Amino acid sequence: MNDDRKVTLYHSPNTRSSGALTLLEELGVPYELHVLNMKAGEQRRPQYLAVNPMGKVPALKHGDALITEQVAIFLYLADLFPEAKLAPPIGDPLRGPYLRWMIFYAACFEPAVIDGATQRDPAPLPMSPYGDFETMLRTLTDQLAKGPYLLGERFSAADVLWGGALTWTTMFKLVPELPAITSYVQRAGARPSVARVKAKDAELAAAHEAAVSSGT
Ligand SMILES: N[C@@H](CCC(=O)N[C@@H](CS)C(=O)NCC(=O)O)C(=O)O
Repeated sequence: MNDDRKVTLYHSPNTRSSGALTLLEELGVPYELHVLNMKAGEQRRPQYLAVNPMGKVPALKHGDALITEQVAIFLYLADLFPEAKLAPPIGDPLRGPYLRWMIFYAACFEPAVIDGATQRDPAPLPMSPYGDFETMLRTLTDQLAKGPYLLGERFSAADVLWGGALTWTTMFKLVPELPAITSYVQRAGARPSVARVKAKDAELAAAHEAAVSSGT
């Protein structure tokens, strides 16, 4: 691998950056991990705000470029390492559907889930970015039911994103455990990259908890 593809991921365990970490594992590329202890509030300290003024993870550095926003990081990484074949390239008939489901995650699914979790009514239908929750969910589950992956037979970075997101949103009862969702979650969750990140996150979370308890 050329050194000019070396990336640094800013990560905190069991957060949205766990998805980006899973993608790096799935790509099988070397990376540097910069871990933030959110229990100690490190994401809001000046050192990190100088990297990402939003104080959020994930963030990715590649050379002088800063990439924030989970979906942007997914798109960026999957294109940076085309040999892993996790992103249909420009010109591939699946490129459009791939971009559709990536952006649907950030533009429709997350706002709908957050509105639901905080018991906020959606904006009026024509203004709401996701319409209403039921339509958003049915659109997604109709696609998942075609399976086995979002792009049919082809596993892609979109499945790394959605597999992780549907795992935690069903776990917290923010999304119903419909058959199309649970079988997809099982399929996506069976990948070795997911187990590796789960183990790493458990180790980091325990260390963060201990550091906060001991005041170090
Ligand atoms: N729109 C951002 C959201 C990122 C986000 O909210 N991350 C949470 C962790 S899951 C975070 O960093 N929270 C820390 C804070 O706001 O203090 C993305 O998609 O990457």
